Amino acid sequence: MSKVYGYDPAAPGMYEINKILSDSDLDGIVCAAILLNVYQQAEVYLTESAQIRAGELVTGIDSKTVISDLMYIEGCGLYFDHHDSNKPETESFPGRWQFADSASRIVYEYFKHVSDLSLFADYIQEVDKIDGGKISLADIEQRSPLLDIALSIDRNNHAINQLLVQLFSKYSPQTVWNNQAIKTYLQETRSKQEQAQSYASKHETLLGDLLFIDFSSYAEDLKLHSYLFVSKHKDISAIAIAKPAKDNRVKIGLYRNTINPEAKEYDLLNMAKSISPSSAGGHKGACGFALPANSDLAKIAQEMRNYLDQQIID
Ligand SMILES: [Mn+2]
Repeated sequence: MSKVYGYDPAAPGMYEINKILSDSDLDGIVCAAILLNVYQQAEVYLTESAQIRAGELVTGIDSKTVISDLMYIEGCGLYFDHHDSNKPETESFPGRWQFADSASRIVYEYFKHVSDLSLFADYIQEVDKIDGGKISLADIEQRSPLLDIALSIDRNNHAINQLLVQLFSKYSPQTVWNNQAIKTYLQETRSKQEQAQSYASKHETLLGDLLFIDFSSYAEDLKLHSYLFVSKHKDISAIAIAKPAKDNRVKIGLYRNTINPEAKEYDLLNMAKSISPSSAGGHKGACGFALPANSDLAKIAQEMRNYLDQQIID
């Protein structure tokens, strides 16, 4: 692995922690599970970067708090992450930041000699693949238990996400997948996803290698993973999904089609910024922007197409 940042406030595993604050996607949940395996008495809090930026959940952070898969907050006891955008400005912080496919990998490597993490050794590579966007079409067509869970995680479902942390801290993905409450949740989610897929087939527009799907009038608030829609359109380079958002706005999520090895590497963030400089955010390969709810989405889709036609890809 590449250059490592951060220091040890004590020998790994010897530093006292009573709070775990982690992201609420699969990587964040597995980080929290590994940390809970090490610090069994700690309380777990799951959030997301957007909430932290909005100032939520920040006040309780102290020297006994470990933060993972999120931005660095000064005053925490330990910090583990891998996002380029989260790299602490100071090199002198407790914990580790480094380039890696997942934050779970960094947490795992840090604690593997002080706690029995053999459970995680079996699947940490799959977490890397999922969080690093290295999933293939075959992976999606025959979802493993871990990928099935990953594609069904909803940041807003706190009860299920807390249960996932508890279960992952003790059991394999297969066993977690077989847990009755999780199984029921996965079945419900799968059926909602199938409904969304059939809705999409009636509300999608293919503009060359850009697939645009209009969910702006869709009643159900559902996490719409781009993976759910790309398998029907293997050759597309990018997908844009319109969804209703707060404050009478519509949000356009933009994703590169990472399962197409031939996909053009468009800079989607530049495109988002050109359309809505004030609301655009994210990375080149996954980002979004927001517009007033009454915007002409067909026109916006065409605007995106025109922008991509002008982008030069090496
Ligand atoms: Mn991550």
